[in-house]
Amino acid sequence: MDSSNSAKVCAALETFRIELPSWGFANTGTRFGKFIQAAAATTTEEKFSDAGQVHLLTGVCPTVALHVLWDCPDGVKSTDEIKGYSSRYGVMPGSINPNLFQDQEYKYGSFGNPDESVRRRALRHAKDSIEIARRLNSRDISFWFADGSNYPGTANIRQRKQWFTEALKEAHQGLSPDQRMLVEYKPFEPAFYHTDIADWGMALVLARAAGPKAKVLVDTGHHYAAQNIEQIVAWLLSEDMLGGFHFNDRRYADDDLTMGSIDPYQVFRIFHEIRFFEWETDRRADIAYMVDQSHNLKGKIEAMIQTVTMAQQLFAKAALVDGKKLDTAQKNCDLVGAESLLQDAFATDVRPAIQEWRDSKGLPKDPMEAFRQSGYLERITKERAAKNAHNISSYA
Ligand SMILES: [Mn+2]
Repeated sequence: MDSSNSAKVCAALETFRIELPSWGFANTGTRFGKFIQAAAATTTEEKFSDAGQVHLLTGVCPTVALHVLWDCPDGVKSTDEIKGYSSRYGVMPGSINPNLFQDQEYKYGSFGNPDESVRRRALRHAKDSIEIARRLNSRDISFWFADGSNYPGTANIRQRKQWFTEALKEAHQGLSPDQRMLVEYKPFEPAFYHTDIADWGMALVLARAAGPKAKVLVDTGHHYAAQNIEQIVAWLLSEDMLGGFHFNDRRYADDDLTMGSIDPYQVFRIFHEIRFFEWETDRRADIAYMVDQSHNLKGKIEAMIQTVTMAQQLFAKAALVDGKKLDTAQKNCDLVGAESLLQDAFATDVRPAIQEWRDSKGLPKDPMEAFRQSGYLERITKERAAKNAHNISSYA
């Protein structure tokens, strides 16, 4: 790689941070069964410890996303404890994820529930989550709703849209000036007929209605297989409504596979749209990059290191596309020339430049190898094996 490409990679990596999900370190399963890993985190503290390891070795994961029900069981009272874990393990609390889908009350929905008392309860949880975020100095409160219905005619879709609008507006009023509300969408599952926030258009309409600090969150797994995600990204950028990402890969539906494991070119194209937007507008897009994966079979910490490494590679490759040349090729309708700029960047091996960058930061050149040699996994396997053997019922 020539030195100018190497410099581009290093400059890009300086700006790239990605948030880890606390739930990615705990035992999870499918609806058919749960396979226990002896080393999985069993407490919020252990999740911070594991996330801290990934950050220690990669240097680019300073925050960990928290799930209110699983990580803050005592609600706002949990925040002091979490601050302690944060300073002990060197990772800060990141986005706060309310849980509006697990309690029995939410069987028929949260913000869209026909029962007013359940809607009120959901709103109270949303406000508590905002307060938790405020106490933890977290900027983003990230809303995903399981609300929907399974059979035609069983839900008043327009009425529920209205309830969602009102509840999101009211939650938005509780945000501090520097906080943001992220609205995530998903086409189906757990609801199989209609989902209240099923796509980016619905999320955009609701975020606009909620208020100026509400943006859309794109979870890459939450699209139909043929959907052009990078076009959605380009439109949201153009509307100044792209708040963040949940990265994961999928072959069929919301499979939660490792980022870039199935279609790395897809992720590259997403990063390219962001880089091209930044080149054209000469400003940084304010986007929270987050991982949303819970690995069922892979070792959890290794899977996260692999994810972060892949994310850096694809981001670095996208940084190699020459914006000026691409702009010229597009204006001249030079189709092969324009497409080749993307293909050549994608084909470039950026790994040596990334290793150089890591070296310059005092980070291990190969974080995976460093993790395998650290002895951390052996230690936590011993410490946690007994606890995990008795801990097969909780998702968190
Ligand atoms: Mn997600």
